[in-house]
Amino acid sequence: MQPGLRYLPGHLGAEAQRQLVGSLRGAVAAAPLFTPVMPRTGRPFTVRMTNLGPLGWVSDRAGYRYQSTHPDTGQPWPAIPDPLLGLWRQVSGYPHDPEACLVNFYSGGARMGLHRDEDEEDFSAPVVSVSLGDTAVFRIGGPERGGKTETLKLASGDVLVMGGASRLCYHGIDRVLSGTSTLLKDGGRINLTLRRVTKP
Ligand code: MD5
Ligand code: FE
Repeated sequence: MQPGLRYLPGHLGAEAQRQLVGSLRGAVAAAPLFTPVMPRTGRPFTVRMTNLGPLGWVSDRAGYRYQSTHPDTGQPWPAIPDPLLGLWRQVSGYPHDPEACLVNFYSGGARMGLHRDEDEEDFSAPVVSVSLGDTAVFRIGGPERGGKTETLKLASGDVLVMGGASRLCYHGIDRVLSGTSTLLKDGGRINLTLRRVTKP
């Protein structure tokens, strides 16, 4: 495993997972999932997204960026729920709260190609990822495109902390294994990533 990557399987119990899904339902009602498109080409992502917190990550023909409002509603993003702030304080080892929680929703055939998360200003903060619902096949490589990669299955309740060198490693989601969880009524997978965006 990459240095700085911490894998906490089953960190969230069933009740904590259900509570998070409940908070997300309210948040998604206020800040609906949108389909981002690739810069320049406008090719749609297969993952749908929304955000929580003061800043949210968006992608459109103009580029990738963080912004304080939802691209369709123009409203500020909903707040990050307290249990997620508590998780960040518990596992991040970073002395300031996150500014963004990107919510990725994967339905059956969705995937995410290999990429690095480099739109943030502060790489000294880790990215904390929470998986909910169906199990995903997560792929992680090194800091360079084209290097060796390995896979890790991420199940509901698993938490990954990408700090240190792993913060800038290539990673993606190869596929979601349908029917592996009953947490989400209509199946699929939710991934939450808590991020610090600006330098404190
Ligand atoms: C997901 N999301 O499951 C993944 C998990 C994203 C994204 O990749 O950008 O929304 S987050 C995994 C992650 C973040 C930062 C660094 C590393 C992995 N890493 O070096 O492995 O939807
Ligand atoms: Fe990423």
